[in-house]
Amino acid sequence: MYKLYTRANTGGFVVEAALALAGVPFDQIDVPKSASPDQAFLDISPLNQVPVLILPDGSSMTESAAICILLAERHPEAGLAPTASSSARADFLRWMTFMSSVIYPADLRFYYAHRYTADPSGMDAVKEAAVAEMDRGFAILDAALEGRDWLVGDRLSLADVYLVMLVAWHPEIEKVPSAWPNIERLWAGLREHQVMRKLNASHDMWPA
Ligand SMILES: N[C@@H](CCC(=O)N[C@@H](CS)C(=O)NCC(=O)O)C(=O)O
Repeated sequence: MYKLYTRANTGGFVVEAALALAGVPFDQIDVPKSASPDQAFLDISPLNQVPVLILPDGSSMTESAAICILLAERHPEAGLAPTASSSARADFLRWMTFMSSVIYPADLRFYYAHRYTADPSGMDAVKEAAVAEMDRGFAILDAALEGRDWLVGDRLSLADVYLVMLVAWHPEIEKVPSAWPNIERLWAGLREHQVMRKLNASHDMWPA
């Protein structure tokens, strides 16, 4: 049995979605936000971050994109990602890594701006630059979605769910429809997906 350490409105969203889409049972542990976590939690998450997935063999892993890729590999029947031999696999790996290494860290710079400057008066500038970096990433993904229903391949994958999570976190979400119409199309459709709707009831990431 998997065990997932998660918290509302965090990267736990996409991992919960992966497990739900795969129909895989798991124990869910809601981790309160804390500046002084238990040592037991730090042992599995040295940066004191969620999500953390405990695998059935007892080992643990952090990093939302890596967790998603592993779950897709371990539950191929769920079709969470293009298979290793498919032509869409390269795009899947590329965009999962792009989103987790370019856009997600920009969100962290926005929401935890105090960590990214030694000068408290610089926080607004950190936030402004973070939004600019998110926007640069979204423009690239919007172009990748041109003429396509899904970010990779010809069906829903965890790359689309990951993108939904990042859109929901954009601090100026009202600009999505005009700035990135292809992302808006995907996001508007997926907000109605029954798994996303159900998860949003507990994560409260966008107005229902
Ligand atoms: N690179 C990690 C980032 C995880 C992360 O930053 N999680 C945030 C919530 S979205 C967190 O737990 N932040 C608490 C903290 O950094 O103190 C991943 O992709 O899973």
